[in-house]
Amino acid sequence: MIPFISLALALASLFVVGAHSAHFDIPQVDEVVKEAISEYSAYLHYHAPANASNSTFTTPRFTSLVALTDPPYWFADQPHQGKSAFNPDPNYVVWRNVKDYGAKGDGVTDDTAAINAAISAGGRCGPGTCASSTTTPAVVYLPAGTYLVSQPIIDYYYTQIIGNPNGRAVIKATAAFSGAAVIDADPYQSNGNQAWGATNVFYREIKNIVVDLTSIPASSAATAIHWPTAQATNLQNVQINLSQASGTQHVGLFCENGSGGWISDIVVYGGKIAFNIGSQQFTIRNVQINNAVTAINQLWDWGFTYKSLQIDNCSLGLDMSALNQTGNGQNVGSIILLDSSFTNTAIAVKTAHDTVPAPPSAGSLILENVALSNVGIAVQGGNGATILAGGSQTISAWAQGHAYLPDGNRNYEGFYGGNGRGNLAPGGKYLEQVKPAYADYTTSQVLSARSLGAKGDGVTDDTAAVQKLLTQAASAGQIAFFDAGTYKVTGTVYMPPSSRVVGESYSVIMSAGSTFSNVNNPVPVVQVGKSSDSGLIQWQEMIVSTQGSQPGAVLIEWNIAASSGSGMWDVHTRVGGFAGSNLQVAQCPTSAAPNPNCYAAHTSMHVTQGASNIYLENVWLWTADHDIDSADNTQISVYTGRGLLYESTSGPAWLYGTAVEHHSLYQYQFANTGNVVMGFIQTETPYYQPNPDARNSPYPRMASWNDPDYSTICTLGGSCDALALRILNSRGLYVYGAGLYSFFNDYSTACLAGTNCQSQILDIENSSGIYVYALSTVGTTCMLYRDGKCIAEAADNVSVFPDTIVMYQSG
Ligand SMILES: *[C@@H]1O[C@H](CO)[C@@H](O)[C@H](O)[C@H]1NC(C)=O
Ligand SMILES: *[C@@H]1O[C@H](CO)[C@@H](O)[C@H](O)[C@H]1NC(C)=O
Ligand SMILES: *[C@@H]1O[C@H](CO)[C@@H](O)[C@H](O)[C@H]1NC(C)=O
Ligand SMILES: *[C@@H]1O[C@H](CO)[C@@H](O)[C@H](O)[C@H]1NC(C)=O
Ligand SMILES: *[C@@H]1O[C@H](CO)[C@@H](O)[C@H](O)[C@H]1NC(C)=O
Ligand SMILES: *[C@@H]1O[C@H](CO)[C@@H](O)[C@H](O)[C@H]1NC(C)=O
Ligand SMILES: *[C@@H]1O[C@H](CO)[C@@H](O)[C@H](O)[C@H]1NC(C)=O
Ligand SMILES: CC(=O)N[C@H]1CO[C@H](CO)[C@@H](O)[C@@H]1O
Repeated sequence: MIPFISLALALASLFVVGAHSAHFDIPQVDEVVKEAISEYSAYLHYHAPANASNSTFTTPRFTSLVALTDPPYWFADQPHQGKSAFNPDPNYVVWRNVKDYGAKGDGVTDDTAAINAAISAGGRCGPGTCASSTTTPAVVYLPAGTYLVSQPIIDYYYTQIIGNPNGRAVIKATAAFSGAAVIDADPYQSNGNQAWGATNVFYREIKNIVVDLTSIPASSAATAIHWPTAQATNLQNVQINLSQASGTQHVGLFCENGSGGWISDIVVYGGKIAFNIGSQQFTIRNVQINNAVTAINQLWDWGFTYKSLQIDNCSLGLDMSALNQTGNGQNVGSIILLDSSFTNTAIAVKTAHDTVPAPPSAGSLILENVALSNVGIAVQGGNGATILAGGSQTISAWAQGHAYLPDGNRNYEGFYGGNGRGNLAPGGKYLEQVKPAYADYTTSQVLSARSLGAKGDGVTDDTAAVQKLLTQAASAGQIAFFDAGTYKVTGTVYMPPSSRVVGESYSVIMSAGSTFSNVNNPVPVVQVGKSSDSGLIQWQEMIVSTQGSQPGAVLIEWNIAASSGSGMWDVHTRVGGFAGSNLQVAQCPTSAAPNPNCYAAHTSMHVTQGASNIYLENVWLWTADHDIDSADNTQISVYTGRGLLYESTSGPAWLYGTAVEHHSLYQYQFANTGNVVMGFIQTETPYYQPNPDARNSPYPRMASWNDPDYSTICTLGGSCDALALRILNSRGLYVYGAGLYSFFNDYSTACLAGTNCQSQILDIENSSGIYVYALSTVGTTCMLYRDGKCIAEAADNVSVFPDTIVMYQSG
């Protein structure tokens, strides 16, 4: 999250509430449904497993012919035993099948009310009723079918809206649809505010869904998804169909602000704008946009990394030329386009960097491995000038902005030397792994934690049951499924090779007890393989946490030499700030002196020397700065030692869309390593620092852990706060987009005015072959520090809100 910083954007006019004619044509049964019926007729007599009848709902799960067409999907077909451990209502229901709430999905019935009922039932954290909550999670499942909606589907806090990967639900707006967006993740309230502060919208997902606006007249400014969100959110495997008629006013995704975030595996057809998007930072991977007028309209940002963006048949690919209200400054800080393509598109990228070169570092741009096919202009300047020619060719590597190179620093515009990508990019593109859906698995290939006897109630010691689940599932080739809940463990749980581990609504493994109490004797909570292990590890949609004082807890220790296909998707750590953690406002109020009861973890994640093939996608390692379950996001002081310590000697590693926040010694540290690609990486320094500062961290320096020695590092004067990124004795690190932020000095943002909340934030020691693209920093006087010297001063590289350099190459 970030503190409230008003960006004073005139956004209201961008988000026109749809006003449609009153006429309403009753649509015929949709082609998709017909097709689904014939395609899946084999399943007409398919029934849910007997255990599913244990559902809390009395309504039968299958209520109509169309419902019978939902193809098998283990996630939906298994018994639903998810719970919210710290919700006071023992009968609170996590799993909701929209059909149990009356939705038909028949392409004829208006399902708006039924879907909204499925989302809102159970006293959840709704718009205008609460600031945020972890105790009312929900999984809202839409079986295959076409769901007509005439008004917005209002997404609630901590919700996963999930369709069937074997037959994605189509949410189809009626011709007379009226409202801000077909799915609204943060609806505007009558007071003009968003329902939830966009930078605090955590733990959200929409996946396996098609949103279809093609019945809405092309002339209506209709929007498919309104998505101002923050960390631990994702859109995945979503298709958006907009009008392709000439003059179309449709918009696919509208995101006016927030702090995220992850978007992947998206296809959009048509529209005036496919993505109308602005936020601090985002990582966006594998997005295809076809037949839009403007594919991406970048409203503003500090830094966005687009990987495998495929734009086809649009007039304009990416418009990053937005100006601020007075028209004399740019709104977009920086953009990276990696391994992307533009086809049959007049202008690939439009910038204002040349004509409105203010602030001086705004509009920083990296194009690396971007294929053009029948493109008019690759990069067009503000006055229409061609800055980089189009055609049919591949742009190897091109940059615009302030560059710091071995031969000096300068305002750069042009091609740059490519990096040796090596085994990070088999086939030329940096490797990508789609989050496994296990779409062809049956329920017999799933082992449930609760069925095996784990309680997941946040109280019972589940160590043995969790271990049994992980061991048994791996040896049987089954999915180890953590039904929604909080699984308390008092010792290490070990994830063996061949693990496929899946959570539900971000199931939590929470450590407690004396095993993890020794600050000088760190012990892993979840051990991903042992140091001699090799094999497959796939882990998704979970959280690892601690309860109370746990200064010896290493939440995730990754040791395994992983085989191809391995990875960690949407797995997060959360230290403090939630119900049940005993690290909330009551226990850990912001205080003048650190409270040992709030020393909550030694390290969030440790990748050890023997680990290899480490693939992370959308991973947020968070020490809470505020209490999500307080009435108004009240700040707290919770202390952890280290963020991500990465020590794999060989790699390769891919860290896409990772963030590490509020650890007292550092956020990221790479020691004695290399062969890592990452982007976008985002950090925040603890808000309490420099009280105490990094030299006086409650976590004593451990030389064997390569902890920084701040007594020698802090030579610049100013606050000696935790480094965001420390690179030690390493070579071959490629950072595509970094946002390293320091917003506070002892809970005061006054230091932002002088850009001196701390004096250094990125430290490179005894290393070479380090490449950092689109580096943005906030609140630090020196942006990049190497072997005792400041290389890039913030004052020389002022951008929209942060300070930015487009490129650093260490030589
Ligand atoms: C389903 O309910 C029956 C009867 O109440 C019970 O014996 C059984 O254990 C339940 N199964 C599950 C998976 O909860
Ligand atoms: C996000 O934008 C809305 C609309 O302009 C504004 O009310 C809100 O304060 C903004 N939030 C943040 C965190 O900037
Ligand atoms: C969405 O549009 C694509 C391309 O026009 C089409 O192939 C697909 O069938 C459409 N899907 C729906 C649900 O209309
Ligand atoms: C290109 O986009 C336009 C506008 O959406 C559409 O009418 C046309 O059919 C598209 N061409 C192809 C080949 O898809
Ligand atoms: C627009 O940007 C320019 C250049 O940074 C700045 O001087 C001006 O104050 C900005 N205007 C607004 C309304 O923020
Ligand atoms: C139903 O649940 C029981 C106990 O939880 C389990 O042993 C059995 O395999 C389950 N049956 C099916 C069809 O999933
Ligand atoms: C510098 O790095 C190299 C290679 O990583 C290492 O061998 C050497 O010991 C390091 N020197 C110091 C002083 O740490
Ligand atoms: C490397 C580089 O381009 N540095 C520039 C930083 O910004 C100042 C003023 O804004 C310029 O004078 C420098 O040339």
